[in-house]
Amino acid sequence: MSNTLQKNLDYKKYVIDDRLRYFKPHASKIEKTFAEEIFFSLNRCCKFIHPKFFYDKKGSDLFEKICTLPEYYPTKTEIEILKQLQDELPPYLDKTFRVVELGSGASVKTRIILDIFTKLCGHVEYFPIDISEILTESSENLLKDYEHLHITGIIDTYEGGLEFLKNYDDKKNLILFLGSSFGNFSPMDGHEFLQKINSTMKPGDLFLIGLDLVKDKQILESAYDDSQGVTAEFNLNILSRINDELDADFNLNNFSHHSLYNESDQRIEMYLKSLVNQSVVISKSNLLLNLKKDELIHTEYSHKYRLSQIRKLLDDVGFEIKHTWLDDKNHFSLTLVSKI
Ligand code: AVJ
Repeated sequence: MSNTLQKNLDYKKYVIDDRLRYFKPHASKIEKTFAEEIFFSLNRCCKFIHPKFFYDKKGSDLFEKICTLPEYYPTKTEIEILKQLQDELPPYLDKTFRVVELGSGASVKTRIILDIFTKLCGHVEYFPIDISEILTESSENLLKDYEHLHITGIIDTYEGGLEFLKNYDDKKNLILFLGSSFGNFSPMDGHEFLQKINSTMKPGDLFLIGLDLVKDKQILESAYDDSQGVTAEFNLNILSRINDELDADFNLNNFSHHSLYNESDQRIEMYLKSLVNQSVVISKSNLLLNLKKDELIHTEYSHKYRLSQIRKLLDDVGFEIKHTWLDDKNHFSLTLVSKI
């Protein structure tokens, strides 16, 4: 353990009991980054807020609510595909794997994978990596239901978590990246991120990635602008979070949720639209923000893929594709790859 601590000096370790421990970067590191990143991303003409900032406690809860909406097909569809894996994943596995998950969130889908491991070898070691504190709640819930589960939670960004994992030990990792969260990346950043995952992996490690597929525009647009307005609430919540954590005075009534499917770039684009000319103070970022009526703050891309593009994406970084699973309607995909 002392080795791990030396390699991860930026983390504080919290041992809860013999089945649960967390690693969290020192608080000063996080706060500084949030205020600075917001300064950088809003103090420019094309304003944006990075989507990782959606996930405070409220935002994570709202996202879980999105997952249950009738219009939001990705979660339901991915669960349907994961169920196929109950028989079809074990041939690729053995008892020496641990499960690592990027963006584990509420760990609902993870349960299907944990069930597979429990059946395969009785015990499981699980490394959830998530930027949100929701990780602690999810982990405690999992431990109640899985008697032989050991959890090491890493409360950090994907990049931080992967850095933590790199050279951690010799154990084989099955890395999960579900929900098409990869779709948040621009193609260039996505390529770089896959390279990062590839370089974190040891020969023999496996990577399972869930990616949303190109489909009818109506289906896509209603999934990101639901009739109950939960997605709108999720999008606007990022401003409440900035108000709370960075001492800002955004008036949420002066903004609206705006989302569209950009067909040529194959992505949903989400924005917060300023409804009036306005100025907002963000104290901790040392920023006076001026917004014109109808000006957009970009908050999220959610890219959609064709199967040929997924093959190329994974091929280009040198992964070997083992298997791709689809649902009946070809709405979503799960692909298992190994490092060559
Ligand atoms: C968590 C990034 C996969 O892009 O579908 C859902 C986030 N945003 N509704 C997605 C999201 C609005 C979601 N990901």
